[in-house]
Amino acid sequence: MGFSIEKKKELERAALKLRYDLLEMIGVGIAGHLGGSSSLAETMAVLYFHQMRFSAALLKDPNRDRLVLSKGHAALIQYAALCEAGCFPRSELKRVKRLDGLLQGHPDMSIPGIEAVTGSLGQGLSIALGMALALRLDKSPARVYAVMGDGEQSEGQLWEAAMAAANFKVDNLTAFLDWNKVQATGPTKDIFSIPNLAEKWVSFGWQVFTVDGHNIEQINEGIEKAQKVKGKPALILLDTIKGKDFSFAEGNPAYHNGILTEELYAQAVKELDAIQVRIA
Ligand SMILES: Cc1ncc(C[n+]2csc(CCOP(=O)(O)OP(=O)(O)O)c2C)c(N)n1
Repeated sequence: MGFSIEKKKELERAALKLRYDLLEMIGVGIAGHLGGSSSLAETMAVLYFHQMRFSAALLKDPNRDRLVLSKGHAALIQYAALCEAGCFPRSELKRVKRLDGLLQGHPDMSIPGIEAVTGSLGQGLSIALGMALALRLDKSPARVYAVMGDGEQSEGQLWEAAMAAANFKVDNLTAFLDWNKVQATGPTKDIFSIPNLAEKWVSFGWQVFTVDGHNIEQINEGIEKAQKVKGKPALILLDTIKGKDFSFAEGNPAYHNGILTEELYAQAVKELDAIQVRIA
């Protein structure tokens, strides 16, 4: 598909919009998963607004592309993308995690555009693999995307799914690994170190592409290369920063699921406003 300069700018603006939406959903005084959501903003923008065969009108189309957020705690970034795509009204963003709200803390299939219930880490790749196998049986052109975290890599079920996907030569599945190097309570390397992630996935039979996960062009290129891989699954290793574009949250586990004060909220808006001016 490639990119025009205009498209690149449009997707950068879309990623910024998703970050503004994160702030709107998290608000002040209530914990929200800012860090691991923000690290995915560019990837979600490229997927939902450029690469995926997806729109609010296609939610029940059997040939729609699917995205399974295996790191389900980052639901807010997927909600932001679904909202911008018109899957539900903006007013829902202000009601996140309320009992009477549509958008709960983790993805639920009652939400238009959500394809799988996730949140218990380690399960999403298996679900995505099942979808990819079923779509292959149906001879559907649809692709399945799964998004995992680096902390999540300690879950054994992921590696069973990795082996199975390679064994069954599944090439309509692309996984993303959000390599933001921090998990819930500290640096991933200190909590459960899994060195040589790219090499591990290669040794499990996957084609691996490593990209700067905040560079729209690189993400897009990675996806296009992954789409061309035949006879095996592909993984895009996203080199990212947890909490990207919120200076107080970047690389800081306190904002894995942190609370914003009035002051921090105002600072966050100011920081996004400065980016908006820069990329206008
Ligand atoms: C099976 C399971 N164990 C523990 C948790 C609690 N938990 C939620 S987020 C998280 C850390 C995830 O880290 P990572 O995958 O790196 O996510 P990111 O930093 O990208 O948000 C943990 C342990 C969970 N959701 N599921």
